[in-house]
Amino acid sequence: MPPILVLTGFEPWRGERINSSWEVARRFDGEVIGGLQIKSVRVPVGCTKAARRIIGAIVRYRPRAVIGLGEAGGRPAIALERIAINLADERGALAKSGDPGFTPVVRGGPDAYFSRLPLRAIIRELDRKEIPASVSLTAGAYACNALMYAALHYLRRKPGIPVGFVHLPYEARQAGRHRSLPSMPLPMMENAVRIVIAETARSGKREG
Ligand code: PCA
Repeated sequence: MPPILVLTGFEPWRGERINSSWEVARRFDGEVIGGLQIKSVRVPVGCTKAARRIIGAIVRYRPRAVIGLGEAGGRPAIALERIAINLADERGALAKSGDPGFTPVVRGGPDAYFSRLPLRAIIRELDRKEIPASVSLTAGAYACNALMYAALHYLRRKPGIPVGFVHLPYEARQAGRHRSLPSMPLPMMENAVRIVIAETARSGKREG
């Protein structure tokens, strides 16, 4: 059995029928890319729930790499998250009212961790394939950030394991509900994530 790459996507949220991140993640389940076998894991939406699920998946699958995907409705491009912060806005209060109900993702953990994905190489490849993408300096303070932070914290003593997070726009099917917001066709997001996985697998080999 090849070593595992855990690829997560979220359940639908905010009244959507699908979550673009799971629509993409689930398509890779079982595939082998760059010598790593993809295990797609569906994650519930919530800071604590998401953090628990990713740690459970790491314990269970002992992955060689971890890539989280999330839906960031309204963003126009693939967003490679650079940083995860130790803040959990469990009720999404900051987004709704500006009133932050913050707790740490991990009590006593450092303020932040940086992505361990090879962001430069990934952006270069995405540019070459003309897939709109950029590096993002905030994954927010909700479930996506919590998942990324929890994974990086749990694997903090295993620096050779690439860990990171990518936000995706709405999938084109969701655009009907959000006519004024950008969306991206599923095949394009799938191509983007294939590049993220391939470059990550390559960087893991360089390091490992
Ligand atoms: N996006 C949310 C949580 C679930 C999802 O797909 C976020 O950006 O935190």
